[in-house]
Amino acid sequence: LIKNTKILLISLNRYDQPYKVFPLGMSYVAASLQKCGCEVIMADCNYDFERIENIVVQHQPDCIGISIRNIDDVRIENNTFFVPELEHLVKRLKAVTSVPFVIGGSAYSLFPERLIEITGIEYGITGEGEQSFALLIESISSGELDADQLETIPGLVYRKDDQILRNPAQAIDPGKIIQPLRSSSMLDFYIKESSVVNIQTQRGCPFTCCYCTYPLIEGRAVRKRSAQSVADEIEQVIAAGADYLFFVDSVFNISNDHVASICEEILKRKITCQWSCFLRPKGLTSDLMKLMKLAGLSHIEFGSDSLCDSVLESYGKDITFDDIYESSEYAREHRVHYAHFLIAGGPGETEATLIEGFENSKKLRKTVFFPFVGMRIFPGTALFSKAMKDGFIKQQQDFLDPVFYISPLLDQARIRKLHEEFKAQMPNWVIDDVSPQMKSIMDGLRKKGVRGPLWEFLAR
Ligand code: B12
Repeated sequence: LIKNTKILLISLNRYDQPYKVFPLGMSYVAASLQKCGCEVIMADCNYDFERIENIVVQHQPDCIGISIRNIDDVRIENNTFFVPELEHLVKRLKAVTSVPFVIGGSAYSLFPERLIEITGIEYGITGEGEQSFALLIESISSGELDADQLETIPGLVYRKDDQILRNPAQAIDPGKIIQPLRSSSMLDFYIKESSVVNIQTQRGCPFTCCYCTYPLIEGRAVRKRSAQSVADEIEQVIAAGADYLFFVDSVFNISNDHVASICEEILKRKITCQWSCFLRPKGLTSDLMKLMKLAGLSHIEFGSDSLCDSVLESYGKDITFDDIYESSEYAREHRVHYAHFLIAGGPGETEATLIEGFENSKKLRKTVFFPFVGMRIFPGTALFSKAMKDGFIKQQQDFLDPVFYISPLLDQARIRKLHEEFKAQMPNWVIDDVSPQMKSIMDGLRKKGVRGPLWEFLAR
């Protein structure tokens, strides 16, 4: 039934900080729908934005899927909010077609009912889109759109009478995750734009950081792809011209065995490329770091969050500054660039803990610190429950509009002042957006073939 159904998938994301990101979520969904026999067309607002109505009119799809990655940039100062862009796109599309729309993506999973309400879109899918989108298309094309049928589709959000209902999402078995569909023109665009191609090696995050949305998007159950399948995908993107990868897993080193198996496969196949990943600063060893370096690791983004033990504990992280120090030393020993991402002002933060963290930062050599101010409060997180219990937020508030938690023992201006003082002593504390001059230097470096996020240059 689903065969010959024509589906137009649209990736809305046009944000260019820190660089334009290949729409990996959409390309996974596209691959899965194509495998089920659908005819799939992918449009990307990074280059199709102006002519999006023409694409609809030209292809006359039976259904339109919209992928939304970001709600906002999660910054307390000069926050960039992407929801109006979504509303605007939907209006433009609805003016030229009356086919059903389906929305999904990481940003969608965070505010499923609200985004259906605001946009008037017919269906949403939370969590992984591959299987549920195919099931929905099957129901749509068979005409079986009654609530009984819709109730069986994992993660589906739909209307019944005046209500918006949501089914629980279901994690996909890793063996059923097929290679994403990357057209060569899409790859060419992103290789030229940013030089970075993204690869996912596993889904799910088991950790308990109090503010984090990753378990809401991907679930807590960790599902690892085989090293063979990851290496096949790496070989494909390298054959298409890529030479720098980003492993987008929430935390790449959930399991050292998984990391080692991927690195060993890269080395066995003599693949030459460089890559970045998010690492948790705990449980690493010098041997594993050495293996990762040999397999092409060039930049590590450590999700450290704080450099002070009491704050790490109240953020729900089972790591200490000693773990952070040890992990950093392995990176330094093996000459891998590394940066620490910090969140200042979450639960338990005080002026004294910020200063303690700053003093500790001096012990970490050859690194860059990115301290973000305040914790964005997302419904469904432990932080949300705490903030509600403490009376910091109210039930009737709209959390789509960013609300940031700041420890009652501090305020935003004081944190900013302290960060400025830290920066004056330690230039590797990067507290502001990249300046236009620095951005043009970085673009110049990319043109000269320097690869990666290039934040190692920000400390100079
Ligand atoms: C890796 C990552 C990065 C890397 C990306 C590197 C790269 N080259 O790709 C870096 C560090 C650069 C980065 C930057 C940013 N990121 Co980021 N990032 C992630 C992370 C960890 C994974 C994203 C990913 O690739 N997932 C893998 C793909 C396959 O999954 P997916 O896109 O979710 O797709 C699946 C489903 O969502 C669904 N789906 C997707 N599309 C569709 C469409 C339809 C129709 C359907 C039905 C289903 C569907 O099916 C897909 C397959 O199962 C997520 C958190 C997370 N765990 O999801 C944050 C996340 C996406 N990032 C986020 C943000 C905010 C940002 C920044 C704005 C931060 C900043 N201030 O700079 C920038 C924006 C970058 C940009 N230009 O857009 C937020 C977005 C939500 C929000 N709060 O607004 C997230 C969710 C983290 C968070 N804080 O909550 N990020």
